Amino acid sequence: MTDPRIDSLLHDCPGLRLKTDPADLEHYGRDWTRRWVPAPLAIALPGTVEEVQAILRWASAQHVAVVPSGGRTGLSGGAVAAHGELVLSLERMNKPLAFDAVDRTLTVQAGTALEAVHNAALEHGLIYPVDFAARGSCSIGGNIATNAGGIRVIRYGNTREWIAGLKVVTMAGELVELNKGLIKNSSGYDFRQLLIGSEGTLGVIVEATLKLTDPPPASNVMLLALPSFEVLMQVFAAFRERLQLQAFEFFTDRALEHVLAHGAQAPFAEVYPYYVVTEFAAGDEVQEAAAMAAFEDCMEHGWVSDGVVSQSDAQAAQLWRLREGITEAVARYKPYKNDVSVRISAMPAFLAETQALIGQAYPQFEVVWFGHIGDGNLHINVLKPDDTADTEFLTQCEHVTKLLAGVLSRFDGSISAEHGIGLVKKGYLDSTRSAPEIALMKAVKRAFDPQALLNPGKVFDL
Ligand code: 2HG
Ligand code: ZN
Repeated sequence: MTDPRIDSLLHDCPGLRLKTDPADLEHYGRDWTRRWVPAPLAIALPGTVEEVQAILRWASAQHVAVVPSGGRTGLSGGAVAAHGELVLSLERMNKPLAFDAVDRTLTVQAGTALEAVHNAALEHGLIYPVDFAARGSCSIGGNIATNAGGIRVIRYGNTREWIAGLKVVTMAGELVELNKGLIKNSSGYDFRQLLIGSEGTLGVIVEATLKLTDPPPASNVMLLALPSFEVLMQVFAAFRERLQLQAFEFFTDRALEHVLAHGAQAPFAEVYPYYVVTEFAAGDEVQEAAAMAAFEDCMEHGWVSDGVVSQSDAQAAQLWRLREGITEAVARYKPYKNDVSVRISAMPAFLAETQALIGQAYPQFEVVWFGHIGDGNLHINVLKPDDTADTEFLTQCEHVTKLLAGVLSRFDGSISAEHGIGLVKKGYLDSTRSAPEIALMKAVKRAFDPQALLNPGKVFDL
């Protein structure tokens, strides 16, 4: 028998596309975390802003919880529907709508994939510079809801920097236009920035006006092998001083081992403990010479043991695959993920302390370290040993996160750099945000969503 709420929803939103098959409920009820058992009421797939408004009006009247849903590539459980919520998927609202050459903006529907945004910008000779490995599957609405970071933050900043305007539907079903593409707007609270990174808890983003910029000059990708992590910051300084960096990413030998086992090509004959992938402007001889000078400086100091620079786009892609392929390569080990940040200057001390701490507490764990070292952002993936049960592993990993949270508090770092708090990290929010801050967040949540129906239980419990 169908749930009577489905009939009621269809009555209020005639013609709304709905999915209720068990396979669909499972598919749309989870994200990449795979920890929770999906159990949504149904999947609503609106095609217009008006339909989104009607759905939220209905949900408010019927007291039904709603989970906004994009590409569900998130790693923090932010798009999980495990308690009978209605999933509101923006999947069908997936088109670029308008380009403005003078404003240099692209307006897109929230369900547009990041890669489609990149392509649409390129058609006009410009770029949308936020980028990361999930570009083909994630949606711009989800990127905005989590203030996604990625591999170019060192050069272009986070998603937050690139949003000129948002259209958002509130839980009351009202459409609000935030900032309307303005560069300058000192007219009170900037709700656009508040919505960015709010993880679907304050409103449903239906449209975004994105800032675009000029494509970068020609660039080279270099892979460096490092003898220890203590020299990481010296290598970073040597390259940053001389070159305009587009990316500066790091990973360990264990990470590389997994990517190679997954089909990538070994970059060096020998194995080294740490690696850096960096991309930098290299359009002319001066820049090429600067890159060589940075490399030689590092070699002379013993900070770098080996290196290779891309000679073609194909080789650049191959080198990037060594870094971007890590998440996929370790997925079969059901990793427990931590995504933390500290100030760049604190990175070596933080890395040393956390490596020692986890190594002492759980010597049996294989830990894969990688991340956006140039932004002070580390990804710490703990792989599940085959002989450990899921529940035991989870308990141990929660303990690891507790230890990490303690260190982060002392370093004034963040328990989530770019993936969001979602369900996964809400128990640790207070390691990063003070009690008065969390109280203010809750007050803001109540102002936007008094019945606490929008993405309930994400970020914090009310
Ligand atoms: C990356 O930087 C992503 O590759 C995923 O943020 C990180 O899998 C992870 O932990
Ligand atoms: Zn990342």
